[in-house]
Amino acid sequence: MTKNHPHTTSFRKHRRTTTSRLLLQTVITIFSFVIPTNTQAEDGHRLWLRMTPNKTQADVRIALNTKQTPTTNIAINELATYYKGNEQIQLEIDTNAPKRDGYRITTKNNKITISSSTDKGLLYGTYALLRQGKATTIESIPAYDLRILNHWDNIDGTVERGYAGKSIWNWQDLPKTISPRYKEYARANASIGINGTVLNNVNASPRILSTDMLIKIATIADILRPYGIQTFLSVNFASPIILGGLNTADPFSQEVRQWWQNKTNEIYRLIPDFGGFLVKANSEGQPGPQDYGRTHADGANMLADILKQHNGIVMWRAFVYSATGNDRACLAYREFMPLDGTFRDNVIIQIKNGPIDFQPREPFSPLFGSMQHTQIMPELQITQEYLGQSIHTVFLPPLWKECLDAQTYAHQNATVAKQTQKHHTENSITAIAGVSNIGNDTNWTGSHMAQANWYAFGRLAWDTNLTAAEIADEFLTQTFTDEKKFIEKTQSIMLASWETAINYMMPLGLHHIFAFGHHYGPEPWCNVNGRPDWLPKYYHKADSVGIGFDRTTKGSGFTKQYNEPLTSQYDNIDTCPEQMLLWFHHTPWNHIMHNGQTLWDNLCHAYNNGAQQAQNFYQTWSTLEGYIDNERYQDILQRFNRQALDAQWWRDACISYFQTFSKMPIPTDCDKPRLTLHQCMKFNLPIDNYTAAPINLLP
Ligand code: GCW
Repeated sequence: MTKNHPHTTSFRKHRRTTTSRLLLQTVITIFSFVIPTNTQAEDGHRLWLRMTPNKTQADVRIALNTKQTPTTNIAINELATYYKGNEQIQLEIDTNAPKRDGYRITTKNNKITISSSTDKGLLYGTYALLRQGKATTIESIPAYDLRILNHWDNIDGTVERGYAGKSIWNWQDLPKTISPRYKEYARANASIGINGTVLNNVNASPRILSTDMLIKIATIADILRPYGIQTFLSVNFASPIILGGLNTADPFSQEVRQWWQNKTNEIYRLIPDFGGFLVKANSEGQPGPQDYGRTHADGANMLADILKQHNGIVMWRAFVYSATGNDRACLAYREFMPLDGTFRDNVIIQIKNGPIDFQPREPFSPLFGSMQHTQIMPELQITQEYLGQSIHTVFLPPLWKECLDAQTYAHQNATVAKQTQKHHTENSITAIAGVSNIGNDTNWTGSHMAQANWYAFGRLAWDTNLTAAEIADEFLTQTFTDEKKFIEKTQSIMLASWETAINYMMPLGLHHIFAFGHHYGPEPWCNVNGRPDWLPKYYHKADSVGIGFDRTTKGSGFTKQYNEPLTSQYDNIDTCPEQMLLWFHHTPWNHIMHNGQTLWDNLCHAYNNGAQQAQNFYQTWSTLEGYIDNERYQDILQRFNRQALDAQWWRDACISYFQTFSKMPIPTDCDKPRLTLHQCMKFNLPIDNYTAAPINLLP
């Protein structure tokens, strides 16, 4: 394992320590409860893979019923190195065993058998056995065929919405110099069932398809392959022009098709098991088939026909919102629904969980309940672009599960999970994508706690029935310690963390009121010149009457995109779930909520509770000193401190700003804002410049 990478998190931590400490005393009671049991230095690089090697590998007897492959070799090596039991282990390829990378583990007479119909399945069975430490009989088949990470990594080493240093792909050193990280990355992913990765940003540079880049990419693909991970690329639809020198990228042009055909053949010569393309087209300025009067289906099918010859697929994103229309939430459906049923069976439409954009909470995208004749896949965001980035602890499975478990009413029992796990044809594959939070920070994800979201994505993609509590428990036990008190307390923080962040950022269905550009702090007043649908006021619509976006049948009509009874339920202010009230209704400040309070009072209480809860996280964590190594303990402590302060900032900024419209008093049982609106507006809380915050403004 490499230990010292140049971009460590600690330099950021230390830069903030002094100021943070000063602030700490004003907001948080410090607990001095110390149990010095574990003081070993620890940089978090080993993630959840902390099994200690056996004393001698000869202790473990392993048999294989088939010919060795690079993948079975990894499985054997992992078992020989880490399995601690006395049993003999048989790895068995068996055509009657679970298909699609699934595995079965059985035990009999001191012999454990891991069987699967593929060598990849044996590897997954191996990691399952090691995770459990002992053999219990299980059979497991992944919920999705393709469980894929999307890296938003640029060729220049930067990462769009990356908060863990630079890209892990060292393009300038490849193909000659191979970072040990690539193999570590492959192993970590395989251990949680991830079997695909898109190496580059959906805002794709055409240069990714240049021959010299493809040679580098092939080197990475070779390292990932034995771990069962297929390589994919994001492509720029205008590549035939920019890279190929053609004067069009029209998907109906013969020379354009030929260009893609040649390029695809070149890719498969270098990477025979290449997975396919991910495409962001006609979205946020990216080129696409509409530039030539063609549809998304025309563009996707052109690429799909070419990839089909090599068993490749196209993941075509539904994240589109042209600058026209009065409600951004309506737009993806309008572009994609008319195309339902016209895509090839190796095209999968990749749909973000919410109709707008990875907001703290959104209803599920109505496309999940409406595209009945097209293979569709969820896109989840692991990197916490809109949820405190690598500073705030926000454990994401509750968010993801709220979407996956949502009933779409397409027919009986048609949850988002079910809708996306359906094979539309014999050949089509099911998939789920997670936008990666991985970078070259020593601990991979910037914050130690954010590793939990990477882990959780893999585990949920494999088994959508796992609960958030089970995943947290697995992660904490493997990554930190199995001490009961530590697990209980940390798990309780993790499970409460998403709702807490919603409360201090955007309760009751508020969304997209972030500071312009960085998406970290609050800026509901933002007044910069820009596309209206990039600005907070477009979304909160606060005025003297109330707050919230009217998306009902009488408003933007967005609710009509859902199946009944959802349309009626969301349309009616009394039956609309209050957690999404302001997402669907422009609601009067004095509207009486289910608990008898006015909307205004409820909003204030939500912000206040969120801020208090964030302080509780800090306090709870500070009782856990000594349960784990000091290095990770302190790093996490600093971040909980910052999270508590940010939560106050959010509360003060939003309540003070919205009060200028409601003109109602802050309820007396809420804490008084520490900052005035004027003070909040002077500084918009960016993540990387926190020390420049007007600290002296805090009482
Ligand atoms: O969430 C938004 C981000 C953009 C991103 C875009 C997308 C890759 O702010 O940075 O671009 O979504 O998903 O395409």
